[in-house]
Amino acid sequence: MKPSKRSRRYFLRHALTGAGAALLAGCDALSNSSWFPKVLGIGEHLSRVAQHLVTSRRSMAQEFTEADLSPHFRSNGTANPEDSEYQALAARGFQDWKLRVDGLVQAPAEFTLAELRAMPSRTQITRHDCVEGWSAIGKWTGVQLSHVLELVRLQPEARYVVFHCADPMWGEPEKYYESIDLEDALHPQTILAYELNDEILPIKNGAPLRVRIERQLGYKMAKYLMRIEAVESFATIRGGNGGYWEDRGYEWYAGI
Ligand SMILES: Nc1nc2c(c(=O)[nH]1)N[C@H]1C(S)=C(S)[C@@H](COP(=O)(O)O)O[C@H]1N2
Ligand SMILES: [Mo]
Repeated sequence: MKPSKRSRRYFLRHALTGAGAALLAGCDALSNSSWFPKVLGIGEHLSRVAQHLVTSRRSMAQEFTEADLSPHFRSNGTANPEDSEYQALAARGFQDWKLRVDGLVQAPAEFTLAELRAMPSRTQITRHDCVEGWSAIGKWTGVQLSHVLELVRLQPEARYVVFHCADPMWGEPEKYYESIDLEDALHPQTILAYELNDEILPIKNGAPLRVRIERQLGYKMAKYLMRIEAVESFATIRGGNGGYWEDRGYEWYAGI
């Protein structure tokens, strides 16, 4: 992505400036002193730790086979949004539903279900873990979030994506929402799913579209998506903690 390339270049330029300064100070003097190799050693250790963090965040979640599928993929949280706009959309089979993608993007857009279905798709059989103590294995089909984000072109300042949902929570005016960083947003297994177990995504599981973020816990995987917003910080959104449950004390990072 452009922003990270730019910051890497910035980092390199400054690192080289440092090396240049060391050269000016005299290489011999530096390499003969006893502290210099030690400092290098610490740097090496730190970069190994950083490397490990990066590779583990980039690793794939386990995928399963058809034989592992749970007989029934249960519903949790909202099973049918109590929202008149959503109910009207559902009554017409989501023909008029559109996903809005905006915020820090160069080309804000709206996508119909048909448009999303026409994009390249990915199917994955994965295990869903809910903090309430249940798991289920399901087969999900959808479009990679990275594909959609490429279409709208993230601005360099964008650091998170926020998912805005249709369902109000227990009669409260506020609706479910969640957020993830770009590492998770651009991960190949992060998809906007419109099918579960080879069938149209049922309302109980988030129709017409829900996100799958396979290395994260269940509550991150927003159902009933209406809008995806790219932001620099989620501090100013709602309770400021990046999600409906996070505003009530859950961890923002719910991944492995
Ligand atoms: N919009 C919305 N998304 C949501 C929820 C919700 O209540 N509303 N519940 C979350 C929780 S806690 C879990 S475990 C999963 C449940 O997904 P499922 O209904 O497909 O089992 O959705 C998550 N996403
Ligand atoms: Mo959950």
